[in-house]
Amino acid sequence: MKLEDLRVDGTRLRQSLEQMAKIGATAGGGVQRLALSDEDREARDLFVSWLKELDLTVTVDQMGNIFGRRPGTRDELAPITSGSHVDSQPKGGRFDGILGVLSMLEVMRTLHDHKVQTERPIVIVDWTNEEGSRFAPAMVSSGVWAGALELDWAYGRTDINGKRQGDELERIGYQGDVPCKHSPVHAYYEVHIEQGPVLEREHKTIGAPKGILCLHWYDIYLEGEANQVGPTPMEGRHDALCAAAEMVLAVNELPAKMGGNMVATVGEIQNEPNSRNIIPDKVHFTVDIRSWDDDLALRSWDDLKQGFETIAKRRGCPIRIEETWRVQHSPFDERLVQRVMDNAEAIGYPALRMVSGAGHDASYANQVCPTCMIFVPSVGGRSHVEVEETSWEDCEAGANVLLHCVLQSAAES
Ligand code: HGY
Ligand code: MN
Ligand code: MN
Repeated sequence: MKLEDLRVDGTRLRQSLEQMAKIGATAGGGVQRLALSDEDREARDLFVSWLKELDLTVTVDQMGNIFGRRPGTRDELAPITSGSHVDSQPKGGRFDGILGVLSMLEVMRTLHDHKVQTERPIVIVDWTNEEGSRFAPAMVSSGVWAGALELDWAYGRTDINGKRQGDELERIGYQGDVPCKHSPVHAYYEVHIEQGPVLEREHKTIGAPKGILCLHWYDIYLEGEANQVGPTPMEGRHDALCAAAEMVLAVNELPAKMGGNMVATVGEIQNEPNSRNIIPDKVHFTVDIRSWDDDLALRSWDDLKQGFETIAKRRGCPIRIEETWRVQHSPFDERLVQRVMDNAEAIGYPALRMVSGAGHDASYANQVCPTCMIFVPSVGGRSHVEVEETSWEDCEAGANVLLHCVLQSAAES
């Protein structure tokens, strides 16, 4: 068979996705595989067993990133790497992340079946804790790998129960001793669901993002004064939850106020003591700001921070602000983006150039090697929800485009 006629096995890809979806399956039809949970370990063990079936050389680095390497005829050359993440959001979907990992696994299986030899070695990767939901920030392990985040800082990040990321890595048996440090990569591709409405609305099968927005994460801590809700007059209260409520609305109003192409969201909040007859005295909430324009995002944060200080002062609720994490916007390698478009067209998939509003490990890969992504549609534009859905045909299409992008990059001297 001519290489250009090679196609993946869509049924096998579907079977692998369905098998993975059983791990951490939720009653609502989604998955919960929080980073470094027992479900994450179970999924990792299954993934590693699949890598070994293909005689890949499996390595695990200090952040638990799992790599499977297929040798090339010119094995000394820098590899073509592709993958994504196995961890999910709480009540997440059956495609976010895992589709990218299993699409590359399907590519590896297809090359194995057809005994295809490539010049360059080929590497599949599962990045630890892409979601950043249990341990903030997101994409932390590709961030350490790319040299943008410190290993010890990442190890020290704690979840809501005070568990350390490093300890949990060790607990599940995936704290490898291979240094978490990037080596040369000739090209990095990542297949992912779009997690938005554009491809479906435009009736396109393949998306070729020009890059990913910047992501800025902040943590806000407010102190109030707890008291019995009955006898305490409204006048003179220091109600931390009311202060937070004003701030949450200020976040929601920020994009309109700053007039730029930006999104701003409060997704997580904890309120203490969280009893209906006690005035709240401790609140923590998160702020997520994203834009293609990093400066706009920074200017917006400065404006928001001033507003927070004013509210905190007026309500007598001292505020502590953590500027937790920032990753700049990531413009992908235009040559690779065009390759995605060309391969989609060659195979007969309608394709569209776009931007990614969701963060991905490709943000950090892009800092150290030529990088791009291959998107497939999200039904109803929904993601990070149990009803997250992508058609099996579109999953297969993404894997086919990945197959030919990988083959073409692997043939480059
Ligand atoms: O936040 C994101 O966009 C990704 O899911 N980590
Ligand atoms: Mn993802
Ligand atoms: Mn996600």
